[in-house]
Amino acid sequence: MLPMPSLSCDVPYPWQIGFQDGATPTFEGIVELHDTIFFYLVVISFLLVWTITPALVLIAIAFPSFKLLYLMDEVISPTMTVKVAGHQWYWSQSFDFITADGESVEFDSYMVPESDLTQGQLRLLEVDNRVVVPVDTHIRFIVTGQDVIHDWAVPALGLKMDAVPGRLNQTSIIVQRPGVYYGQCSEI
Ligand SMILES: [Cu+2]
Repeated sequence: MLPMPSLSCDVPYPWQIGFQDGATPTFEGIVELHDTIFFYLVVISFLLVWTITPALVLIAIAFPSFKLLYLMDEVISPTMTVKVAGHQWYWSQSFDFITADGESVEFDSYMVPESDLTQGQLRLLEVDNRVVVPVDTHIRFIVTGQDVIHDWAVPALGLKMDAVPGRLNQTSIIVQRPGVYYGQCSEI
């Protein structure tokens, strides 16, 4: 135990953080100035953390986001190309090859009306002509609109491309498993 300082004997004590009590107007002024400055210091430090932490979080989100974005933009020497055009109210497709009979492959896909649906067919999703493409093949889609802006979208394939009149947008896919994938125009 340290000896207790006697009354009116101001000395520092172990682990002291604050000031000693002032006994003159000068020291009282120093303490008051310190407290004022410290108040603003705390406010500014808090605001800095408040600002810098979200900024760091945004940067952390931006990196994987841009990586994926640029990866999706890449079109690796496609094996086949399908030109897709949006219409009110159907899609038309044309493939970049001709059949053995020398015919080009072009067709329209209309939604099957609700009254014509058969058991097991999906309402608002089933079409009369499906686009059939091979698996494990780099496929390029060239997308455009013929009247208004449409949007060629198939969620399970990660496909969503604006179909703008007078403009050709390109996107590519490689389908890893066989299946029937549905999509709808994603332009309101
Ligand atoms: Cu549309």
